[in-house]
Amino acid sequence: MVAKAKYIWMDGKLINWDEAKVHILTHTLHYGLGVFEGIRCYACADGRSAVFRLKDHIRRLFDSAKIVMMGLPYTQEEIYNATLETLKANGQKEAYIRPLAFIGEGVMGLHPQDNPIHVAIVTWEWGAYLGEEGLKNGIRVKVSSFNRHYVNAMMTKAKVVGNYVNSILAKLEVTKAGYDEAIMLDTEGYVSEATGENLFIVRDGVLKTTPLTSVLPGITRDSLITLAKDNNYAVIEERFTRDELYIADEAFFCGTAAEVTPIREVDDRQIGVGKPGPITRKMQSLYFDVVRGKVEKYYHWLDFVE
Ligand code: PPE
Repeated sequence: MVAKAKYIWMDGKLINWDEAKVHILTHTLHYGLGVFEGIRCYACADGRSAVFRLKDHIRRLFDSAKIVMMGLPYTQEEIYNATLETLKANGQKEAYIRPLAFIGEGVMGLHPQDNPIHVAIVTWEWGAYLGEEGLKNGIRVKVSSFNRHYVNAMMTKAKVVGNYVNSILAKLEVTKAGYDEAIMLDTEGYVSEATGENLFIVRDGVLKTTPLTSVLPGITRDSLITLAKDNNYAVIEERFTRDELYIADEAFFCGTAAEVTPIREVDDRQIGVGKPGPITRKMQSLYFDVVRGKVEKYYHWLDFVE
């Protein structure tokens, strides 16, 4: 259960958590066209809280909206300010932030015409997405029988509400089989991403991640590429196959919710020595240090909530 906060920002103002309701004819509820973001705010070493790469997330929200032709009735700056305002009003030191733009009631049918576009920002406390134990010791994953979206069927660079039915199907499939998370292959059979995470593998000290061709351009992925390069690791963005994943020395997922989660097993094959490897641990600790404001060099990624 999501623990209630005091307020939710909806259509320009803060309202009480319990009053943030929608009508059953909300267009997005029927047809899945809406866009959203997932952002995290962390308590920092100096007692303040900071939102990680807020501007980049808001920019991606607007990119998503542009791709699916949803004209958002706010500027990026207004959503930026509204996010900080919501966090302050809720007094949360750490929170997951969910901006959601959706199409409201008006006409039904597949042409939403002039139905109003609503925007909400919800903040709640959300711990380790794949469990504390997973964050520490790694998780067991399985390649799903569901492919990731074909690039001309769904818009893979957009964080569209309806895109996630694919993720949910994959997640249900593998969790029912006893695994923690699903990896999906693209329609050509190459590794793409997980249900809500990008993926890295490591072999002989070199990091490799899938190119952005058909995956969500993850902000965590982008941050980790920068952090890896700044720490003199080589990073390759290149397609790879599932067997290359099997023989990796290390593998890990990354995402705002999942942070940096080590993978210890794929399709019943142990990855490396079966526990988080040195580069995975290094990337994980670098990431947590950066988001918690311990590394001045990356302060430009933080927006302090004051
Ligand atoms: N791929 C997908 C499909 C995805 O949904 C996410 C984020 C990522 C990659 C990583 O993107 P980024 O967060 O910018 O590094 N998934 C969000 C949704 C999680 C949820 O269950 O809801 C998230 O991590 O917030």
